[in-house]
Amino acid sequence: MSIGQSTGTKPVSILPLPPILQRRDGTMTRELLLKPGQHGLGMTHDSLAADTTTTATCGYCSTGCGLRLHIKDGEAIGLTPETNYPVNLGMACPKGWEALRVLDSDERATTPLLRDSGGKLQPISWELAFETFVQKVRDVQAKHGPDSVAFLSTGQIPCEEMAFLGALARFAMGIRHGDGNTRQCMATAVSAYKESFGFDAPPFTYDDFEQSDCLVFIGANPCIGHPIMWERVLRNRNNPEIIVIDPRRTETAMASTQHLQLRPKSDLALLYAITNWLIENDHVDHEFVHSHTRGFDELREHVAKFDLGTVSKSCGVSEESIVRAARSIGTGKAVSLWWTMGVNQSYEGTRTAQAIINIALITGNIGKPGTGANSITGQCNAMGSRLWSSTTNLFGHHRFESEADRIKVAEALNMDVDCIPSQGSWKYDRIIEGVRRGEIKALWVIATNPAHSWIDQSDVCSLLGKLDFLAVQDMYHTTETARLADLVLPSAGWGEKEGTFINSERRYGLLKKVRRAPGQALADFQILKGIAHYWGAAEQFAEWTDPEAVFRIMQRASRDQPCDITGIDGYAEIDQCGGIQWPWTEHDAQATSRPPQQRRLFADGRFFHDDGKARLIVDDITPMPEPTSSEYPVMLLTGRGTVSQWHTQTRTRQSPVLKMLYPQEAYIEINPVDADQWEIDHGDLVIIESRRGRIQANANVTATVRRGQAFMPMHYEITNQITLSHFDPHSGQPSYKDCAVRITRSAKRSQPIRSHV
Ligand SMILES: Nc1nc2c(c(=O)[nH]1)N[C@H]1C(S)=C(S)[C@@H](COP(=O)(O)OP(=O)(O)OC[C@H]3O[C@@H](n4cnc5c(=O)[nH]c(N)nc54)[C@H](O)[C@@H]3O)O[C@H]1N2
Ligand SMILES: Nc1nc2c(c(=O)[nH]1)N[C@H]1C(S)=C(S)[C@@H](COP(=O)(O)OP(=O)(O)OC[C@H]3O[C@@H](n4cnc5c(=O)[nH]c(N)nc54)[C@H](O)[C@@H]3O)O[C@H]1N2
Ligand code: SF4
Ligand SMILES: [Mo]
Repeated sequence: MSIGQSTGTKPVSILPLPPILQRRDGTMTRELLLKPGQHGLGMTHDSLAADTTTTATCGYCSTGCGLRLHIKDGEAIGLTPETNYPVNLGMACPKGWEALRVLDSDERATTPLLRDSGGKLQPISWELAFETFVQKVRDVQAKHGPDSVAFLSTGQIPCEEMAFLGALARFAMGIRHGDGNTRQCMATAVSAYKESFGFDAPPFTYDDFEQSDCLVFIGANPCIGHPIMWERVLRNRNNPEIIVIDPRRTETAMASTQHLQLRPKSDLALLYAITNWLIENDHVDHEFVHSHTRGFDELREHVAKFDLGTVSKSCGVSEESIVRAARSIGTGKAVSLWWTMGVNQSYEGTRTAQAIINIALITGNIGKPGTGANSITGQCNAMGSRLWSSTTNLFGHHRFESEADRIKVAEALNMDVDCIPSQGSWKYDRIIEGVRRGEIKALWVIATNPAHSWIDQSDVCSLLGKLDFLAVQDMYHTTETARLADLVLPSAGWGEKEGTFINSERRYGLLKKVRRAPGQALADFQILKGIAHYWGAAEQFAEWTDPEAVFRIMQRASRDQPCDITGIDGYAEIDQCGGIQWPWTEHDAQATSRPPQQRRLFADGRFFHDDGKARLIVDDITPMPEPTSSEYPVMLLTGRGTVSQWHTQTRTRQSPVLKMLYPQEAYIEINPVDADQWEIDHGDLVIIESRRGRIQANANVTATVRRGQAFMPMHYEITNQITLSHFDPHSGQPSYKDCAVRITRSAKRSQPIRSHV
């Protein structure tokens, strides 16, 4: 599957070559730079005043902290957390502090790379890269049909780039299938909200962390995953009850007032038992239920089957603890329920998320300060991908299946309605299955690293190797996926380009260009523009000149949607307001000159279904697909390890400071009693085997995991070699946090490793 250097193809239309620019170090480059001041702010790299500061949104997690960049001689040389930003109020975690440092690295992809006939990746020009890309996609489509090409994208590029990617791939290039790493992350919350509320609408604002008198965290470890959200919890002056539902005694659980250390994947039964107790003890807001919900009788009947005695046994949580938590929820004045991957990444995640939503609804804990059924997002722009990627949903969260929606979007985009397909894409797992079956022959991967992060990774790596063409668009040429690529397209990263991110509380924040990308690396926006030109679609995208022009197109398409942003007065207003939460309609803007900084949804009790009512949805319990057995007696959980590690580590491992803050070698957390029984000491090398693979890691003996369970962070490449490929049936999200393994000692360490917990 290697590709010769010369494709011998002619570009369909020639991208006008950018001017040759002189770099700071004196070398010359042909960069496709935005023109100064193009977004109206005068904040592009080229037009930044010599010495100044400017505030941009962090590009790691969905908290969306504001970081103040300190500019000297037109280039960012340092940063501090923004004190005036309504999200972080002057705080940042180590990843944010080190955000600039990771941009300087030998691992950066600085030129397009093409695999030669000898199998080596060789530098090539952008012209040849674009030609090759376009020709390969065309060849595969011609030979194998329109289903044969797919893309996999991300929650880590700005909305405008996602919008461009979706429109280019699906409305211009005829690429039928495209999904993103948000499937690994947020798909469950999306399906749950859509069915319950009628729209994918997280209702909260961060002020709710401070206003609650009872906060419930289900499958969420914000101390590690969302540290600045946790700081907001610490600012709560109500002496709140903090209930953590997690099989591990996490940092967050240690800081809680009640920890329900349940058996993995027994959340649904536990939540139904809590719901049942709330109904039996009449902690129900009957007026709210009557006026604003449907399905209460079915809910009551269903949860009545979940008696305390049975559930207590199956979940491994005492009856007293369940009742205490239920009572706190029932009697709290402002109760907020927060969930993250412990819920979403489950084979019954959608129903579990809806069980959380049900509790908020029947107790009337929605639409008021300190309340809500609140899914915390993962990546900086996972919500942007939900709204703008045109993968599962059409541009602006419309429906591909609806002709009226297609017409509306086509008008907003100034495109022919016939170019918009009438179906959403295959989901991620179906795309991977398509590769296995030989249906997908070419794959375009943008800002994600599936060869490390997808479930049951060994399988994925061999599948990626089967493709006729794999193009990888990334900041670094060293990612596990880029190493398998036929073509690497070098991308600018955070701080080197512009656009908007949407954080967990629906806030649009600005990404700014404060550095020049290394070598010939280009913003994804410019790469997409290049591809559009070479594809012959320049005309179709004539209006898509720069990110802010795309933002205006997005605004048009959002009209009358729950996520309407027609009232935002461009990037300048987002900048001046410290971000703006959706919705913000033209009508809102006429009524109030400035958007208030904290807004939550559903204050009027009207949901997005046609009848305005939310749905209470229940289901039966699903048996665990791979329970433990005598052969594989340990349940393996996976997730985030430390504040300083980000996912597959392509970025965070570039910072010497961050590297000092986390263990360099893969480790597994094992309960001390188990360790004793298996004759494993802290620091020993152990073998972990599942039905899919065999890996080695350092034993970290700690009481934070229960007996019969173990935990591995996802940041090390090997973790997903043993995970089990299984999914939530409604959302298609992988269930990363349950598979059966066995653990044995491999070798004694001559020197014990340093404990890191
Ligand atoms: N430092 C850092 N921060 C990050 C990230 C990162 O890589 N590093 N990634 C970001 C992204 S994309 C995401 S999605 C978020 C994820 O943020 P979180 O979801 O908070 O992180 P995880 O560790 O994946 O999972 C949360 C918890 O779920 C628990 N869990 C496992 N199984 C179950 C179960 O059956 N029931 C319950 N109730 N809990 C269970 C785990 O023990 C774990 O403590 O973090 C974001 N923030
Ligand atoms: N076992 C297990 N596996 C998991 C999880 C788990 O809990 N357990 N969690 C899952 C979750 S929630 C998630 S979100 C995924 C994350 O999985 P991935 O998306 O695969 O992880 P990242 O390391 O964030 O990969 C992002 C890539 O984009 C590149 N990049 C960053 N910025 C840009 C940019 O602006 N442009 C371009 N072109 N590239 C850029 C980075 O260098 C990196 O290679 O992992 C999932 N995998
Ligand atoms: S908490 Fe998230 S958004 Fe804030 S600085 Fe850390 S990584 Fe960035
Ligand atoms: Mo995620």
